[in-house]
Amino acid sequence: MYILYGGGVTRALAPQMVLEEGNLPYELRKVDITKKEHRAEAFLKLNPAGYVPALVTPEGDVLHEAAGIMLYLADRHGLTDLAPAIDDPLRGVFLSRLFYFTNDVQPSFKRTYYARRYALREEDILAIAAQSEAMVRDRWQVIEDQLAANGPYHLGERFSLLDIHLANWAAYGLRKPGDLLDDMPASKLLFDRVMARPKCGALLQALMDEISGFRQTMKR
Ligand SMILES: N[C@@H](CCC(=O)N[C@@H](CS)C(=O)NCC(=O)O)C(=O)O
Repeated sequence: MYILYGGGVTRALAPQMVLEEGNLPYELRKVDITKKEHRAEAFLKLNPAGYVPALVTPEGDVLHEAAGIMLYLADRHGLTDLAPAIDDPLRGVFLSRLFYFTNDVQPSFKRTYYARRYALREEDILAIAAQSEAMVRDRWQVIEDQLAANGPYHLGERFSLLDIHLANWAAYGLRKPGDLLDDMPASKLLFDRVMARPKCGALLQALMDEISGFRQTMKR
């Protein structure tokens, strides 16, 4: 049994979708980041990085980093329909896309929510947020072009956890749920396909329903 700390409007949804797609038993423990529960002493003992998600493995190890957790789950449970095995020639493309997203897209995305952390002066916050949004679009466009040339999924005709990962971030959108997809048709096609999967679709829809109120609490 796994324990996933996250819930609410957080990227914990991405590993949760992998747990669901893989039919892996887990318990979800909600950490309310709007109440700063992720910085409470008890949670910091679990994950000193002070972020969600965190996953406690059946052996009691605590893992953090959403994408790393997703990959661990797929590899450990042989979910080769979600992650090509290490000797699969597609593994290289898979890792390249995964690391690109986590290193290049995610940080800019997060900065749109937490622009305040990057500002020395109050009056700079909105400009930092706007520039971060532009960076998300710029970096996402690389993926959009790859999908347009060789979609509908990141790995062509083959679905993988990369698509789950992208769908999670697409659901957030920048100003409202899904808005990034308005001018990204190939990403929209991918998103619609993930939404059509019963388990992922239900979780993503619940996330989008919850986002608007959350955004007002957290943004900037
Ligand atoms: N690099 C980590 C970052 C995790 C992260 O930033 N999680 C957000 C929720 S989506 C969080 O905990 N935010 C609270 C904060 O930054 O104070 C990952 O990808 O898992």
